[in-house]
Amino acid sequence: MHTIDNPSRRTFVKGLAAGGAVAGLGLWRVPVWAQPAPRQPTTELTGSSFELSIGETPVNFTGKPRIAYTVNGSLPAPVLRWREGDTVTLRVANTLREEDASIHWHGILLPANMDGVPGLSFHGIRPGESYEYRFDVKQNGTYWYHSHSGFDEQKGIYGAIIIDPAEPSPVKYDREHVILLSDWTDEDPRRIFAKLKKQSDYFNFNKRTIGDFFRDVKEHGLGDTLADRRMWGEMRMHPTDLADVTGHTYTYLMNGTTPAGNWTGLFTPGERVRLRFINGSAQSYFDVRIPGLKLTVVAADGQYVRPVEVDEFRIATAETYDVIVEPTGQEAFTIFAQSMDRTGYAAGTLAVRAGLQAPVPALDEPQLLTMADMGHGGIMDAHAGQATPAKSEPAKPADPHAGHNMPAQQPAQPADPHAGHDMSAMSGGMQTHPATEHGNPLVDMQAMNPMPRLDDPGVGLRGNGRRVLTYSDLRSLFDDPDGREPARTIELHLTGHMEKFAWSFDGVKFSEAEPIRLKYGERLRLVLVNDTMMSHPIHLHGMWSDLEDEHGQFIVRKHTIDMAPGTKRSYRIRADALGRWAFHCHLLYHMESGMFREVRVEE
Ligand SMILES: [Cu+2]
Repeated sequence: MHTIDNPSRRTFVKGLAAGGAVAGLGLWRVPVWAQPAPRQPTTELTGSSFELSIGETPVNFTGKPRIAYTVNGSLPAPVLRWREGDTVTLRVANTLREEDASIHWHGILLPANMDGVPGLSFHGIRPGESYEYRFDVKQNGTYWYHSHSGFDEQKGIYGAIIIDPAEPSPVKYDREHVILLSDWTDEDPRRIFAKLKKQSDYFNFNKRTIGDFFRDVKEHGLGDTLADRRMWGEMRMHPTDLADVTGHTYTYLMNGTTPAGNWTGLFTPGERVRLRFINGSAQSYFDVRIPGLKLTVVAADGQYVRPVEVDEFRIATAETYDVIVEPTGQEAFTIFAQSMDRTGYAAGTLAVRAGLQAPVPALDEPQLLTMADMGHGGIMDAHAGQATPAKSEPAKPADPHAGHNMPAQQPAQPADPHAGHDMSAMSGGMQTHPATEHGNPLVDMQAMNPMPRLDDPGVGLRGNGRRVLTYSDLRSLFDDPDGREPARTIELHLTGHMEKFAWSFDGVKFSEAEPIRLKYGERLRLVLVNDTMMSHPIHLHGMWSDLEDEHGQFIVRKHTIDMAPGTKRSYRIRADALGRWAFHCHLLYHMESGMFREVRVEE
C-alpha cells in the first residue's frame, strides 16, 4: 500500500490503479485494481532505420477505459536508440482515422524540413499516409520525441531518444534506465482547453480558505492580511496558482505506469546507475528525489555538465537530466516525482529484484507564490537604487500598490525600445516593457523588477532542508562553443492574461505575430522577461540555447530554458540552421493559446 498521510489529499492523488496499455488482452474492461498485472518494459528500438506507426490503443489508468494515441501501440512510445555519426531514417505512418499527425525530435539538430512541425517544417502527415524523416545524428545524450499536432502529445505521443556517443562517454556507469515522466488525463484535451478558456482556475483546488484567512490574521495582523488579499484579488489570481492543469484531472506516469503500477528499475548493490530523466508531460513540472540516495547530475538537456551532487531537482516540461546514483544498503528506493503544485505524483522503484517497494513520501505542502516570484522582489530597494532579490519565503506581504502594474488600467506609455537591452538591466533597475503590452487586453500583469534568480530553487523548494539543483549549479563541460560576443540582443516578454487563459510573447498571439528574423551565422543574445505569474519552459527548435549567468557569461547549453515567474534570463543563440523554426512555451495549453513564434533564419 502507498503511504499517504493526509487522507483529505488522497482524492487528488490519481493513478492509484495500476493501469497501462493493455491492448489485445481484453483486460481493459476489468477494473484494474482487480488486475495489477506487471507492466511490460517499454520497447527499445535500436539501429539506423525505424518504422513508427501512430495509432489508437485502449488504455486504463484510472479504472476507466480510454483510447490513447500511441506509437507502435506503446505508451510511452518506444525508446529510440541512435548512434552519434549515423544517418537515421524514420518512416512515420499515420493510421489515425481523421486527424493529421507529426513527430518532432526534441533537441535534435537537423534540417528544417525534418523537424516535424506542421505549418513550418512540413504539411504534417495525413491520415493513411507516411513521412520519411532522414538526417545525420550530430550529437549524443538523452532527448525525446513527441507529436507537434493539436493535443496528440497529451494523448500519448511521446517517447525517449538515447544517442550513444561516438567517443567514449566522460561518465562511467554500469547500468542505465530511462525515467520518462508524463501526465495522463481521461478527459479529451480539447475539453480541458475549452474549460481553461472559460475559467482559468478550473483545475486549481488549492485555493485558500476562510480558515487560512483567520490564521493569517493571527500571524500577520488584520491590516497586512487584508492588504495581501486585496493584492491577490487585484492580480486576478489565486496565490496557489502554480499549475493550471492539475492532479484533479491528471494521473502522473513514470514510464507509462501509475504509482500503483510501480515501475521498477533493477540494480545490483555497488553499481553506478545512470538514470535518464525526461519530462515528457504536456503541462506538468516535477520535483524529483530518491529518498536515501544522492543524485549526481551529469547532463542537462542531453549535454554533459560538471557533476553536481544534489538531493532533489525540479524538471520543467521538456527538460532532461541525467543523474548517476549508487544504490546500496537497501533493497529498494522510491523514485518520487511530485508535481510542482503538489496535487499528485509519479513514482516508481529502484530495486534489487522485481516486486519490492520502499515507503513513498507524503506530498509536500503546496507553497504560495511570493512577491519576489511576481518579479517584484526588492522593489523598495529598487526605488532606492539598489535592487536585491528577495529569496526567502514566505515573503512578508508587500504594499499592494507599490509592487505591480496593471497595464490594462494604466495610461499607455510607449516603452523605450533600447532600454533593457544592455546587460546592466539584468541586475537591477526598473524593467521597461514593449509598447505592444501597454493597454493590451491580453496582458494582465508586468514584472517591475525581474531578476535572473539562477540560484533560486523555486517556489516550494526553498529552505526544505534538501540540497536542490538550480540553474546556477549547471556548467557545461566546454566553454562557449561559439566564442563570439553576441552582436545584438532581442528582448522578448512572456505575457498572459490569467482569467482569459491567453498566453503570448510581448502581448501578441502567434496568429498575429511576425516571424523573428535571424541572419544566418549570427550570434545573438535573447533576453526573456517573464511578466506572468506562471513558469514557462521556453524551447527553441533547431539551435541550442546557451544560457548565460547574471553577467552575460555562458554557463550551460540547453534546448529548453525554464522561466520561473518574475525572472529575466538571457541566452546566446548561434543562427546556424537555415529555415523556419518553432519557438514556444512547452506547456501544451500555453502554446496552443498563442505563446509561440516562428524564428526564421535567412541568408
Ligand atoms: Cu507557458
